[in-house]
Amino acid sequence: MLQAMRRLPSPWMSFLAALAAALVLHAEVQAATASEMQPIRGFEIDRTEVTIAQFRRFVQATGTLTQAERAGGGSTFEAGWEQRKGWVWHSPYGKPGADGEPVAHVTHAEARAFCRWAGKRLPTDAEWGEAAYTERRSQPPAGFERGRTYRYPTGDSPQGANCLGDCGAVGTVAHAVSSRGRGHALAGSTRAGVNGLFEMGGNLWEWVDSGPGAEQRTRGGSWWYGAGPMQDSHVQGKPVDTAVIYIGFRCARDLPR
Ligand SMILES: [Ca+2]
Repeated sequence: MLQAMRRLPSPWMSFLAALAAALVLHAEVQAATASEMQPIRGFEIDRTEVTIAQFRRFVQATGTLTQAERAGGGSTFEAGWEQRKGWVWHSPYGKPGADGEPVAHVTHAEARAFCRWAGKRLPTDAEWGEAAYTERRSQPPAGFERGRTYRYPTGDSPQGANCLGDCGAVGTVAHAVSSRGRGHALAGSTRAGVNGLFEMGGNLWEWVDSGPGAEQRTRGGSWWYGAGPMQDSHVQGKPVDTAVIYIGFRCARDLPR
């Protein structure tokens, strides 16, 4: 085979080299995309919250200017909603965030647009709940049991999540300075939970697609609150134009039938 290839005229060699490089690149892209998502049942979901680096690619490709940027900054809840100057998707606490931080200060429509651009969609409320609380892996690691539904996305206990007070110690980003809590942790940095997913409980609250309406649900609690809102039973809806420090999102897509 090699002898035969050596006898090929050089344009053919160039073509074969380019083809081989393209195949390797295709395989690498496929592997990277696959490893970012966890199959559940009929759909797969991002293993982590969408990051600043991922959102930057979307902004660069689409020219999106977010609502929080147009308004001069997103909000935190103090005595009431309070706008913070310069607190936007790339600078969550008013200073530039690292690539691996989860993206905040995005509205429901902006989250939906990102997922569509990425060839995905927001998970439905039911999908998010199944992925967060019911173990679907065929061979889950110790501590998780296939088919079992857990109280928290972290399992029986909220320990290991990034929440306020109830979840133990976790590392958060240094510039995450707020009037309350410890701020967010890097995406994928806390202990993996049900279905091997990261930060479904705590860290950023996550927009889901909860059907038509001026309010949409957020799921899984956040670093701003204790373990209560991390539970499936916690119902919380917010106006779709909410863009705040502790709400982010992740995407899902159908699995081929
Ligand atoms: Ca979360």
